[in-house]
Amino acid sequence: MADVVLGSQWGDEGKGKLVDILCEDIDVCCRCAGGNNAGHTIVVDNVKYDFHMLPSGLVNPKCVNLLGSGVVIHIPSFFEELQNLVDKGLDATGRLFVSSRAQIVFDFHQRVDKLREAELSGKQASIGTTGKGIGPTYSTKASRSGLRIHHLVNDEEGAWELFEEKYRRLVKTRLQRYGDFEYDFEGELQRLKEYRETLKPYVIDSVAFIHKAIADKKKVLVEGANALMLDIDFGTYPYVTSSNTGIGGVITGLGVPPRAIRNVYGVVKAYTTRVGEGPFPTEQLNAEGERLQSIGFEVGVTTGRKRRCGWLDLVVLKYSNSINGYTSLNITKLDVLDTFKEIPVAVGYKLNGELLESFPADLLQLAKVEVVYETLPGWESDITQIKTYDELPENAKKYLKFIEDYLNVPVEWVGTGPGRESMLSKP
Ligand code: 2SA
Ligand code: GDP
Ligand code: MG
Repeated sequence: MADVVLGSQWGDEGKGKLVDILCEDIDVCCRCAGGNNAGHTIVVDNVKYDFHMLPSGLVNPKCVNLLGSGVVIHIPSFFEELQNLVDKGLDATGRLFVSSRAQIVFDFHQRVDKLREAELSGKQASIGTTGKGIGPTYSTKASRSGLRIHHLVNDEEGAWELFEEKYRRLVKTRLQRYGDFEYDFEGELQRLKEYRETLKPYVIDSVAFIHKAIADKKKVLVEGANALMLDIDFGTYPYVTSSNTGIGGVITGLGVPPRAIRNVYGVVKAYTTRVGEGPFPTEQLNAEGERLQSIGFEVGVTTGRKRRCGWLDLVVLKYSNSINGYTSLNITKLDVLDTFKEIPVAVGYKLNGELLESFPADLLQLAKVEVVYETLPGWESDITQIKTYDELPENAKKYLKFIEDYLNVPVEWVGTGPGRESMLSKP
């Protein structure tokens, strides 16, 4: 069976840390969607590991890691990230695999990502993408002109020539769309040719691999990337990423049947953050927001952008839970609220004076909603040194209980600091 860790808000909830902790007892850790836009940080024994595309299970020496077919892979970044981890002492030999069906992110996808953002900024607001070529790659995938890893590493006669032909055809369509932008296409082709042999040992048929792992009763953990509110279908479209970041993306991005999934762990930051543009009803564009940003060190791992900050939004979480069906929650960064005297929490949205049933699809409506808050008392004490759930201050417990009761989902873990040791299990 597979357990799944999913982001419940707009990302950066601290999924990487939970995955790292769970991986102590996991055989296979998989990514199923996104690419090197999914930055996360794991701190072990004061060593900070930055991940962007590779599964967090690499930190555990016994864990085998897979980039599934739904992931998009920029090959130079794959090797660069791996090298950075190896330089910090991780040994990935024989325990990192890439699906042959995964799509390739080309350098020109990244160029097009930035060109598209520049184009949008003149008319409507740009999306605020990470510039990693994620949207353009999923676009070429959907238009059936993309190239996959198996196209590159294929040894059949004429395979490379076919790859070149498809690559040139794809480039031509991009030039037609975005004008004759300056770009060394032939140089990229040459570099990709050189990567063929280096990449080969990592490439597997991931469908057969994961099927066997589940049949052999291996413990599989799926590491969600980004989060439900950035989902291409259920997020705040068009201010979303280009993959299914919710539970649907696990099924399509790994090729596992729904019945293979057991637990779905929702990771919930004790407040809310968002990177990039797009609506954010509980955002605090004031001193409180700045306090959350600075106490929580809310800075993007991939782009270094400051994350926007605001209060916990239970309307978002209820919607997110209705799609992903969390079996339990990990509330993270509770310690960031340690110094707040009062903590508002969003419990409803009103539109034209009426309470809404669910999170609105339309951004014009969303822009008009009035957020209904309930204010809970803070605990005003340092919880970072606490070792058990029971020792938490009463008001911190009440805050957690409020979330549980509203969502009707149990809290299983509570994060009280960035390190592996700062995670309380709820009895
Ligand atoms: P993209 O690049 O096409 O996926 O961007 C589309 C939107 O999705 C948001 N997005 C993210 N939001 C939060 N965290 C992400 N990962 C990095 C991190 C981000 C960073 O961990 O900090 O370093 O800036 C991530 N990736 C994509 C993005 O901001 C756009 O709103
Ligand atoms: P992810 O994308 O969901 O994996 O999250 P990120 O790693 O991008 O962002 C979460 C940040 O919060 C990282 O810097 C973590 O080290 C840090 N973090 C995770 N859990 C906690 C916690 O409980 N308390 C504090 N203070 N920091 C945490
Ligand atoms: Mg992140």
